[in-house]
Amino acid sequence: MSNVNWIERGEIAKQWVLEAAEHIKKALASKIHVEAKSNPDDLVTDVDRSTEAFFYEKVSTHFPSHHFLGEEGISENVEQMDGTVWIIDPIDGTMNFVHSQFKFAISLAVYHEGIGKIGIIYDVMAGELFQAIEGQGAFLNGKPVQKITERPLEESILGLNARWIVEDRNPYRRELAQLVRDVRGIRSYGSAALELAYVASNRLDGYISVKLSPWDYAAGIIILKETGCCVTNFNGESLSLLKGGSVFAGKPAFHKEVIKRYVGRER
Ligand code: 2AM
Ligand code: CA
Repeated sequence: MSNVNWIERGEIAKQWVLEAAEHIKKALASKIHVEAKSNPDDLVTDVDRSTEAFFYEKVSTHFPSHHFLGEEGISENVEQMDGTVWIIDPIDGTMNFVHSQFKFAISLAVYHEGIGKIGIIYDVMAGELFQAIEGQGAFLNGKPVQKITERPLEESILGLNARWIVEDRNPYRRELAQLVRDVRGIRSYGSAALELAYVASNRLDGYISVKLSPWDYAAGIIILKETGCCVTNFNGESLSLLKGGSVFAGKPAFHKEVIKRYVGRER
């Protein structure tokens, strides 16, 4: 498998993402069936499910030996990252999809023996495609993403869902509240995948979530790495692709300072 051409495979994956996006846009013209999953803010629609099924069909037909992990339940009991694993969130930002029909993304990642090879995050309505292939840099619609530039923490903009500041189950509530006071501004776009892509492309200085799942950040990790950004849990440790948890992505100096001053120990 060492002679796999990941650039070529990235092109195939990109074509599938663009095709899936066309299905999603068409589906918006008719009534969408919405259900709540674990709680009222955790939504799934028939379009999430049919998009995941579309990817599963493509991957299992073209690459029968590969493994598949999707948000909406198509998972072949992926318990380790051996071999080639496709990790897909068919619609990241389902609440945006349902309520406002914009700012949602397809997130697709391919890992080989645990190493990120292809990461794609596609903002379906804006037509913005962020893509990285290991070692090749990160691109937005085919052009290198804007180079990241560091700013002092007080001049930084952080992506964060306001819910985490009032959520009792968040062990970092007080520290994050202080961070919110200290930075220049807070943004919440409602799609973790897009927010990670925005850090990688200099639109945000950092992004924090207290709880995400592997499909929310699998592609983001690969794109962030190509731009020199850091992404870890709140303890500064590498993220697991098999179980979720806290996520903090940032430009290197910003990441370092926030871990040191505000978080830094998983509780
Ligand atoms: P999703 O739309 O694919 O579920 C919203 O702040 C971000 O958090 C979205 O990227 C959303 O992904 C993600 N998220 C992950 N787990 C969630 C949960 N249990 N409830 C709501 N949003 C969740
Ligand atoms: Ca989703």
